[in-house]
Amino acid sequence: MSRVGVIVLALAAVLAVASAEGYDGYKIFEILPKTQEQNDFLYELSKMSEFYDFFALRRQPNHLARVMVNPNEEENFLNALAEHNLSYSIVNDNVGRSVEQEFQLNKLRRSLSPFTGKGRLSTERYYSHGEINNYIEDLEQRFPSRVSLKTVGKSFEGRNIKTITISNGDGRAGKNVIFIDGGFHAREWISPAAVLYVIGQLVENFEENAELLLDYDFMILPVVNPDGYEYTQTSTKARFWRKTRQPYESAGKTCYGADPNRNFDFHWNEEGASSNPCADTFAGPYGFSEPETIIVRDLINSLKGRGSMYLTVHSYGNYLLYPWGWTADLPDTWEDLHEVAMSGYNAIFNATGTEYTVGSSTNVLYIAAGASDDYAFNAGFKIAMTMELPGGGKLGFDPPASSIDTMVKETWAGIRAMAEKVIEKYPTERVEFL
Ligand code: 0X9
Ligand code: ZN
Repeated sequence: MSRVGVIVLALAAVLAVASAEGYDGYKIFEILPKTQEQNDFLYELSKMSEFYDFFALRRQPNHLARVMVNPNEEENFLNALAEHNLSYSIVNDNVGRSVEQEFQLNKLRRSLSPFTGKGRLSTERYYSHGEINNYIEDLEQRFPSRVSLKTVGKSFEGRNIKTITISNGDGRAGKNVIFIDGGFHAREWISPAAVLYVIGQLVENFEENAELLLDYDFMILPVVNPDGYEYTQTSTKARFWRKTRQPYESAGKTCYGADPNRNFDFHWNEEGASSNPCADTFAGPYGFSEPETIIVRDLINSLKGRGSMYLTVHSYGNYLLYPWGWTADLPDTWEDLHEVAMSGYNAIFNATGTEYTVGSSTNVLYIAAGASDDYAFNAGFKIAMTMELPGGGKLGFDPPASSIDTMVKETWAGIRAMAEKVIEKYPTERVEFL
């Protein structure tokens, strides 16, 4: 039987046996707030994170909001929507079942495309943190003159966090650097997948991309939050986990993790973050309370003077966001940020027709302080950008494995174009030795 045939048969079996668990009874709703009052009401709901998980909610009305609702709250939720004259549609009426099906399918994909720890990675499935580390270690073995790995620290649970630095192997030190990271938020699986594809292009497809590496190096950290990432990949009950995994006590109860993208000590916990350890946007007890954010901070600081672009890849919602995220004010150089973002926008639109929204985080999405992009920009990176890749699948965070390939390729088109623009705008100064 063909490979596709095997997948189709197995898919039918999975759909038949999948049982709901963990997110049993949870539903995902889509709502269109038409007034600022309606929007503000949804924003208030979003603070009740034990009941509501907003995957999409913007600062301004007239954009579709998406929220996953705890079944114990559903009745209150529907009543409150009615009170506020908000209509809704249900986009997923059994999240538990969808998660179960997704896990079964991933298991199948793993057995159909195993990774031996050597050679190329396919775009046919999502990889574990261990596999990702194996892959970049193997790249260092295979391309020692162009690739160097560094273990930059350990996650809270003790996983090795590694950067891969990619050059053209000419031995020239002091080139400007583009720093890219992925996997900040555990559930955003497409992010490490996209970052891995970038690594593959720069290393294994070097000839085609040599121009990018002539005067520039790339430093890449594929999974910032490996504890959270592994948690979402190994437990159906944790598919929507977002944060790190360090425990915190709150009113006699233990809650886990801080939102790594609220934990940077720059306007820390001022806006759009929570002081409640059980909330999804918990800023941490203080800035840089998490080993994972300390690692990113130190990398950013180590690139002072050479860091041209900091790009952090998240999902979902199709946004190219630039500073600031802590205030609605725009930075003095916002036109440069916009120009770079637009080069990404155009490249993606031309490649596939996919559209992104471009603008400052606070103005086009929502205010949220303590994020890595603002920190990097303040630390001197000329360009800092958060790229929110498109959603997909029944959960939003689960583009089916069959669409990973298309998504990471279009993302690469955008990243490549932004890198070209940055390299043109901020050339590495050539030191001539006479
Ligand atoms: O809220 C976030 O951390 C990011 N969105 S996500 O859905 N992936 O969680 C957006 C961060 C934008 N940047 C700043 N607010 N500085
Ligand atoms: Zn994110």
